[in-house]
Amino acid sequence: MPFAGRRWLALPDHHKEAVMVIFSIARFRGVVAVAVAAGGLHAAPWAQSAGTEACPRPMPGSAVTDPPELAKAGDGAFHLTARNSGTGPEDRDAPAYAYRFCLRGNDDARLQAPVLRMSAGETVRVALSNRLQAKTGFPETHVMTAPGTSLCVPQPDGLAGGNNLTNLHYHGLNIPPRCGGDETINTVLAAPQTGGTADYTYQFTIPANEPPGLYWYHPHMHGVSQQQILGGMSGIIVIDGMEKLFPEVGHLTERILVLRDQDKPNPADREDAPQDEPWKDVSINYVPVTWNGKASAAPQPAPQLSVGAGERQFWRVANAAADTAFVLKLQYRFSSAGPWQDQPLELLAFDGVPQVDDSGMPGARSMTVTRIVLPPAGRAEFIMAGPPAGAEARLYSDDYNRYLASTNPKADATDATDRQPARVLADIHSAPAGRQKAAVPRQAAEERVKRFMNLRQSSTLRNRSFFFTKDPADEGNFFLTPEGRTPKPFDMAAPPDVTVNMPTVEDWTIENRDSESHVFHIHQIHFRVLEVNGVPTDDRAEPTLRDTIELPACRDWGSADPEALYQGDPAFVGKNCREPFRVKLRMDFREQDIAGTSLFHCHILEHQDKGMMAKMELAWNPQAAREEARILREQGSMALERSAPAIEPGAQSVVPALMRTVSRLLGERVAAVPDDAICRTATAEAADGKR
Ligand SMILES: [Cu+2]
Repeated sequence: MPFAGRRWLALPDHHKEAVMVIFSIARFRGVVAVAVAAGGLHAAPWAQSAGTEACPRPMPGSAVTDPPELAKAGDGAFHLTARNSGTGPEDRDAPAYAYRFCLRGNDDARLQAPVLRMSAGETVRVALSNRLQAKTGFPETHVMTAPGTSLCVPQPDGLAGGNNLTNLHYHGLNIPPRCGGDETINTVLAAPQTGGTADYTYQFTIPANEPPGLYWYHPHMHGVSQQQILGGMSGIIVIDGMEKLFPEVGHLTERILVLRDQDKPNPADREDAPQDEPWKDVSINYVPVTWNGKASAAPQPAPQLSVGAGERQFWRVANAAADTAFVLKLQYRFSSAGPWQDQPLELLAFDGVPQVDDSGMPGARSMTVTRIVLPPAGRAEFIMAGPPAGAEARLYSDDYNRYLASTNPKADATDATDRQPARVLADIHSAPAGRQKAAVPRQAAEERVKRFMNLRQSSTLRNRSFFFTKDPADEGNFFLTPEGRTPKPFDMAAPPDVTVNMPTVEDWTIENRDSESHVFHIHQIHFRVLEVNGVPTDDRAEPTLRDTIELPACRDWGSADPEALYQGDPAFVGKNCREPFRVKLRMDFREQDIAGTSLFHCHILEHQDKGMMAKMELAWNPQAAREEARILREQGSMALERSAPAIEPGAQSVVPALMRTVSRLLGERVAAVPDDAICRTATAEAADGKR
């Protein structure tokens, strides 16, 4: 623990008494003062009027209000407009707060980052309009956007642009990675004067078996993802129906909380932040979480949340940060000198999928935790209880160290790189009595989760391995590489790194051989986490159905100097790591509705933009899947025969059992698919091309 023994500066308590706090911040044009009453929470929500600021944001100390919901327009579509601010010449030296990106519902500044509610089986249309202005003066610009890409069709001449190009990724939704759906490779919206198309309507069908839960949308414009998401360009998607799995939820107040990060106001602080300071500022529903750890900074109040005393609420929390992890805790203390105590959180869903066993049923007992690690893009949905009258409460994020502990010089407490220290995300106040609700008796679930069923009991034939590494100089390329190949940064125009013939189930081993943590995310599917560093997981004790998983740094960095090993040859990156952090994931490639060209990558977006991504072709090809299964099965049985003497008597029965499972796994699904499925896919693609 590199930070053991160090003490964070005490944070001021703003809610000890109902003290009126008045302050002003000169850097905000428009409203510069706001009143916060700890008891009443009547803070002005917006720092600037909609007329002067494309993406208005609340003042520090504001009440945390849920994001607005967007209703469908008369044409049946959700209408989103991409906007930004801080683009004028006078903004070149403006603080980072001036660099804002947002998605506005109906192009209304009051409907910034709206919640889109959808249902399983529904056909959804999202009309996106790109009104982004090109922005200069960013501290980091990694414009690696493939030249020659346009709306779904590679274009030989390319498109002019950089951080004014955009698109949308529907994170976690199990929808097609094809034109009009969750296609993020060739779908680029650009201003018409640059030869592009600024308006585009996505249309896709949510699978009938999509689990209820919390998803999110954000741009996936390679090379500028980090900038746009640091600027705040993200919003929530809710697939409704959580109460069918957890009936109590239907009786509780729901709160949607979106955590984001952003560049620090002072450009000099971004790369070399002073010791003890975070490398990024964060916010909760856009209310700034002002860093109060520095003695010289004028203390500013935390975001303000209000919950009835003892009231149970259903909180749905998304980490929409580009680069920042959160270690969430709900804490109470019962006297101003007393210790903060972690409170239980009943975890109902993670990454949009309810906590269910392999048969898709929620457990009889809720999964109770006191700490939730939420990597970038992770989502947690849980029931919390408001503090009893007289207690203080806060939503807290604990200290997070992305780097190796003792064996890595990067982990030195004096090194400020990527610091993510503990901070108070919100003060929580007991609302006056009257908001409390009667206890709800526990009821059985009405439904089960049908997608991702029986993953644990399915047998897989194909194993694949990938590893995370980077150029040890830490400034250049980041890599996500199939085992056995030489690392290279992602190239949008290159052929797929992996082809998966579906339907199938595969086991993927992901290794982190780097000195800092990385976050594995795969589009289109969810996976079961089978093992972490060789230790089997427990569905009843931890969230194992996910679309995003954090891999902490290499566990034994060895004594070799990585830069001396590397010397510019990517074949040597990661070779000094003697014990990678390793997860084994069971990938669900059984559903036809995810066929297309898709991506998997590190969801720390600085790393993604610098090349830590790979492309996969999800081919719906039952004949090839059957043939592949037959070959792998034969290889497997031959390998088993060769090693037969070592097998215990009776163990040979593994082979017929395996074959039965494979037949069941593949046979039933293949039988359910009409023979012309592939032709229809091709026809649909042809239709896409005409759109
Ligand atoms: Cu990474």
